[in-house]
Amino acid sequence: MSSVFHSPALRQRPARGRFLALALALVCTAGSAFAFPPAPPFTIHGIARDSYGWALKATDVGTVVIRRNGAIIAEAPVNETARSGENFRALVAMDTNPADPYRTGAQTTGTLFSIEVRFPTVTMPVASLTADRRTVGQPGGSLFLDFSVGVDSDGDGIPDSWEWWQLSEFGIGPGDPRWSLATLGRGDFDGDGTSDYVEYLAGTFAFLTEDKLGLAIDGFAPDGSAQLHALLVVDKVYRIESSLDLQTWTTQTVRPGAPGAALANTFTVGDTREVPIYAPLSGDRSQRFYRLVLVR
Ligand SMILES: [Ca+2]
Ligand SMILES: [Ca+2]
Repeated sequence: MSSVFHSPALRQRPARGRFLALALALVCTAGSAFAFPPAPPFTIHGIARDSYGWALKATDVGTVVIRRNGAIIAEAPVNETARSGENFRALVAMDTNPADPYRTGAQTTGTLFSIEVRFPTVTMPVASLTADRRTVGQPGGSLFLDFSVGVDSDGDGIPDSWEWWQLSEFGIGPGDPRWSLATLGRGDFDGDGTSDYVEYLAGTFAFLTEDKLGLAIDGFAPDGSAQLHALLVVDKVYRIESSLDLQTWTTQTVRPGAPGAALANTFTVGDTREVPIYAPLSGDRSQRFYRLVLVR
């Protein structure tokens, strides 16, 4: 119903919009008098990653499966193209009357759930989850989850496979006292200001100070745009936000890569490299702040 009220045609004709709102409200009231209505679904959405931190893509052919006591209560295919900032969206059927659910499998608020990702030949457990709860919320509500598949033996939020890979890359191996899952994960190993966990998410190396999630301002480009640059990692998705006061941040439309590139709200790169980013300026040019946001 809400899509009716948000259509451009109705926005130009408010009088008819009001009429429709009244009519629909009457319909809803009449319906509730005859039957207990099912509750709107609860949405579980977010970013499912592989065990090295990269967001899964539709080409990985994964399905996020949500279970309660072993039974599947919702599932959703991984698809990074449907919405910005997420690659799965599962709807959990809800019911406000647990004594008489309107359909088998409908859940009530507070239901504990578990997650796994099913691939064509294997089903992977979830290694880490950046949410403070794993319970279904109110009907119509939503929960954003950012998780990785794999095993996280030390519980620091980073899968074992990434930690062992980073140590190996750094030349640490069996026999070295640092050959341990305790070496990485809860701090900032290289002291570059980007925590190990963020380096994991950003796809940067946790032991290289020049390798981190960051943004530099170079000055003004010849066309008057602000010229920035950042180390961008293959297949990660970014956006730039700007602020006049460090309090309110808004997405800044930018030209990534070249002054003549198409304007974009989010951007990615095909190979890891330093990339210039051009932010068109308008109005007051005296002071503006920028930040780089890792979308997924
Ligand atoms: Ca770990
Ligand atoms: Ca670091």
